[in-house]
Amino acid sequence: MTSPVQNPVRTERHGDVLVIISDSPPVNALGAAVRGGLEAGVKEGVADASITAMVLRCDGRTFFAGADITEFGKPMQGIGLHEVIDMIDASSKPIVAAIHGTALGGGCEVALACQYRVAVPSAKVGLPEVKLGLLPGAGGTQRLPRVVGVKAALEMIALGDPVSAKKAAEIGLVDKVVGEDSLEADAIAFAREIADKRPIPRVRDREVAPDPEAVEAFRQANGRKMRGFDAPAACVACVVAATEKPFDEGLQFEREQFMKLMTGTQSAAQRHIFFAERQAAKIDGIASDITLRPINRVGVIGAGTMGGGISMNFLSAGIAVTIVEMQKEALDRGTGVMRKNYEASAAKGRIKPDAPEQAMGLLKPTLNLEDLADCDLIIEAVYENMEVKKEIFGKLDKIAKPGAILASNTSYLDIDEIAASTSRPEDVLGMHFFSPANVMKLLEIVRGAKTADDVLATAMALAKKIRKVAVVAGVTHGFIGNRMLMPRQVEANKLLMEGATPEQIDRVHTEFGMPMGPFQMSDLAGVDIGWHRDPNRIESIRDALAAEGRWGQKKQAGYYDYDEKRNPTPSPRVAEIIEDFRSRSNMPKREITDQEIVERTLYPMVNEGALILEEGKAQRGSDVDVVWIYGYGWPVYRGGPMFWAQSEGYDKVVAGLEKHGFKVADTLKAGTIK
Ligand code: 3H9
Repeated sequence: MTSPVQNPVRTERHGDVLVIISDSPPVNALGAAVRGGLEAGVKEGVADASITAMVLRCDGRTFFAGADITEFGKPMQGIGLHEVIDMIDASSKPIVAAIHGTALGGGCEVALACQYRVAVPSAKVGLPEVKLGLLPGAGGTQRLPRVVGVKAALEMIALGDPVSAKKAAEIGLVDKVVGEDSLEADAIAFAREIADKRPIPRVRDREVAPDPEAVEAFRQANGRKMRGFDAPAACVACVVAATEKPFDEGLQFEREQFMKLMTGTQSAAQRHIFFAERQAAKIDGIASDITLRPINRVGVIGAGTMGGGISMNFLSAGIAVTIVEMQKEALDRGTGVMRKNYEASAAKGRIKPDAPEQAMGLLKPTLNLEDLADCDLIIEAVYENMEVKKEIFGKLDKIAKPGAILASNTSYLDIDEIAASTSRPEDVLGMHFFSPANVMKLLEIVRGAKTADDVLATAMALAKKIRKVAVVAGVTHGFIGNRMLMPRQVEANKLLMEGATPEQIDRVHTEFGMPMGPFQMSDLAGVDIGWHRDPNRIESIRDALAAEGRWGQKKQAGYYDYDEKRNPTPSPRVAEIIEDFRSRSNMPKREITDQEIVERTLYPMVNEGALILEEGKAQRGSDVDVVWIYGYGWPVYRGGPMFWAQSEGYDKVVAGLEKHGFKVADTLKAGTIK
């Protein structure tokens, strides 16, 4: 990020206290100019005999949010962060970090090098580097354990979750929580209190005892979460080093580990996703300051799993919802499930005890479609049938107030055809939530041929408000995510016929890092979904399974057999069905390698992604990656399918596809995917 401010750090004198202030929007990242400014500020304070202590704070929305990630991988400009931190650490006069917003990564490390820390109540402090495939590389892994102990340090460093100011005070990470609106004055007063205290406390002088039990307990509790990722293990190793090595040796160890991660593919992938997620929010060709339509009440049609989940997103964000069903029983069932979900979250301490009442208090259940007349946005979430949807949109056209946005939650169908059933296609778009809709982060926002710019921009802004990651998709069967799923499923089925087993195909996918493979996914979603429901018409292995009632997990039988706890085992019956199909179609059975499964199930997804981009149905390759990371659990350390293809090498992917007779997208062949 090139800082728009030439000299982003200034100093102000308050009697014998020097306040050093960084003002580098948007997040005071510690880029070259800020580092240079900090160096000058600290030098000024140290050199001036009239100064007894310093306060370090930031203007704008936050304390330093970390190193400037855009500088990574480029030659270092000016003074390095380590040197600035060493200077702060070695200061002959105490420096008080005055924290508001989020002191993250390098920002937290700067604060840890200061001799004292104060924070406002709303502040958060954390070391999220692990989420970028890194570890705190400016002393954080060596200082934090010395301040908060091994257990708390592991949680903050190897999981990357920030702590509140209150918690930070409890664990000794901040010395004092000060007034929300009086940070500078309180920090200066605090600086005066401690100015003459000697010796000046320095974190590097502290010791932290080894705690192998805490390390083991952490590994046990979080092993699954960390599976496949390189960074968390390196974080743990560094925290252990803090307990075993002298400070400077620990720093050296941290630096080596940091560099290893920094130059690896995982961090490149995770940093790609950090920026991809933010880029996805930007709509090409629409000004970012376009006037948005106000959304104060949302209507949801359908109180099933999807409609209920969708409603919860808005209720949790404090937006009123009118939910409509046809039958009272279904309406009561739907709202009952929502209440239960909220209560379960409250019982687990994930939300405040009064949050369920607050959320449910914003919900208006009704059996009357006319009650949607005062809604600013109406989302239809009924089953996938074009005729039904067209009928509903025709009715909505008459009921909805002028300017209301009309959205369909369809996961496949043509939004333009749905929009054409209204007299206001410019107000219509797709809002494709992923199940469970109250949990999954992804939202595909489908831009119809006639969708108005402000309608699209409003939906994107609303997505941010309900904490979704939204991606703009064009009208195409299955939009971005499900369209890419289709070639994968087709090939997975063919591979079964040729000799692979569901277990082998799924294993290749889970070893790749996916949460589940194609057949595990079918069993979870329901083998009967989209089935023609004629038990005598058996044209595929799937038909045969469905005809036998092997509908997946819900029936304890699908591509796998399941016990009562839904643990899967390979099914001899499924093996028989596959064998039967194979022999009837005279298909010879052969050994299928894991590599062939990759080439025939994952490469075609990349190919489909490239076609989607060529057709302009996604704005950019990184948007496709965001869809797969947040909607389908593509391993974030592989950066999404398009990033992965690039890191594999387009040539390799093209050769793999051609070997198996696929028609390869032109841009993939040419290596010009945008
Ligand atoms: C690190 O510190 C390594 C050190 O340990 C060792 C070094 C040797 N750099 O998220 P937003 C941009 S690693 C550059 O939309 P919010 C962001 O791209 C770093 N740019 O705002 C966006 O740009 P644009 C550890 C950054 O209010 C704009 O700022 N730190 C950085 O929703 C606004 O961001 C982290 O991992 C950065 N560090 O959230 C923290 N951070 O407008 C990463 C942000 O052009 N940052 N930008 O799209 C965050 O988590 C959030 O940005 C934050 C604000 C919570 C701070």
